[in-house]
Amino acid sequence: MSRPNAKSIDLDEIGPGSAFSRDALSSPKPSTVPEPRSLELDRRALTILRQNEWGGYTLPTRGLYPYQWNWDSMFVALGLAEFDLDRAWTEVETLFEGQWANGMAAHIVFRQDDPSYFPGPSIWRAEGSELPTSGCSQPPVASTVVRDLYEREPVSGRAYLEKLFPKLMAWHRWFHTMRVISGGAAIAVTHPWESGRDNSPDWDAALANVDPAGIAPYTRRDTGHVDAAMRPTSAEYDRYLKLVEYGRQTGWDHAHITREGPFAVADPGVTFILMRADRDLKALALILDKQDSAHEIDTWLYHAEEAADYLWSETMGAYAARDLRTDKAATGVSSVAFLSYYAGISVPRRDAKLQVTLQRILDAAPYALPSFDPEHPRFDSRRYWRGPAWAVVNYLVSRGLAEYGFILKAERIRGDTRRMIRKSGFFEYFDPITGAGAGGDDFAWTAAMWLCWASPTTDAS
Ligand code: 9WN
Repeated sequence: MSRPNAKSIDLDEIGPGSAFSRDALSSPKPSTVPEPRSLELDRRALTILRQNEWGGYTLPTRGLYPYQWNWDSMFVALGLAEFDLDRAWTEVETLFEGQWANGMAAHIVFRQDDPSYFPGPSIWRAEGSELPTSGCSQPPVASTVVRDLYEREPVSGRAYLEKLFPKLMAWHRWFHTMRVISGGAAIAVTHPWESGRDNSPDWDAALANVDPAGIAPYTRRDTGHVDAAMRPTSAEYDRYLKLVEYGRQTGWDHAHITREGPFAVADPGVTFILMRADRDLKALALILDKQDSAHEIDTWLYHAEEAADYLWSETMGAYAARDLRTDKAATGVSSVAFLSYYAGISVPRRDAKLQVTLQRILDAAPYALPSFDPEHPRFDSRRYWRGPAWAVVNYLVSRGLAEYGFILKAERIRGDTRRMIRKSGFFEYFDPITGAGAGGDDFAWTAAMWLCWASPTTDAS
């Protein structure tokens, strides 16, 4: 199956919507002549990507994150593709230099030891690849990005695609074998860092069952760069470290960690992102006439609906994380619940509820899309993945909504991303109530999302 088809505009969305929907309806049509402010921000975004460049890869931001991060690099590739397609391909290639023999593309590729970040390579001691890396993975956006890059220029992209395809297959196979508990279909994360949404309330219950006793003393570096009120708590960090120690003690035996380890939660984020990536990888397999690979991908996609069924919460009217050790679902709605469209999953009866949930959340947040439900007691507008809006998740959710014809909501999210960046700059994340920037500044993925999606100049191209 290829990428989900764009459907006609959902008429239910037009009409007496929220104040924000009316905003979207009355906003002027995109002009083909971008205003100077947008051009200025385009230039700034480009400079940020250049400044964070480190050889053939890009740092998320200097100081706070001095290495190559997996999904950051892939989003950055989309930004780079706007002005230098070869450089964008290189960004993908360098990520896979850290691929493990068992197929995993690691969440961080270290290359060198930098004391400004903790935990570095000497703590992870993960030796699955020739380069030092972390011992877990991150949301697999790469195949979708590779398809996007290829479709921009198929002729020059072919050689890159041929080299990358087997690596992408191996990585997807790793997820489908190493991160699925036997009999299940949803993808498990075995460390909050693997989800890319480190301190989301989605992990609270499972993390509370991780006993941090006995961890080696350590000093956090993140709170030396950023206000501690915007970061995970020490109790969470202790448990993150405990999970790293556990993984290291198993010799990073991923199958064992998923089956027996202290933390395994089915994540709608990784599950939906991988589902979409599987569909894009299949399209790439067919381009390369690799029928066997296409059949193998079909066996993965065969379980897609089952995985979505498992994650659906009728009570919340949304997809939700589910602790695989206790079988309990999370109690609040995260932004990744709305990635079902991006994944190509649409179940009409459910979608009606999901749209109501999304509208409720959009109505509660002046700046979409909060990473966690603003009406939930655990919402915290500035603390990382417990409330703030993130440009990259906005992009993925909006892309999926647009593909299914929910144009107003898709544009609301895009417009708000634009407003937050205009108001506050290229921050790591944003307070969804005030639009203020938070976390690291001059952030590569925010700059990339501006260049490829949020900037008004993308309407003109
Ligand atoms: C741990 C780099 C990464 C992002 C993650 C984000 C944050 C790291 C950290 O920064 O996580 O991986 O130390 O806080 O949560 O999504 O990839 O930008």
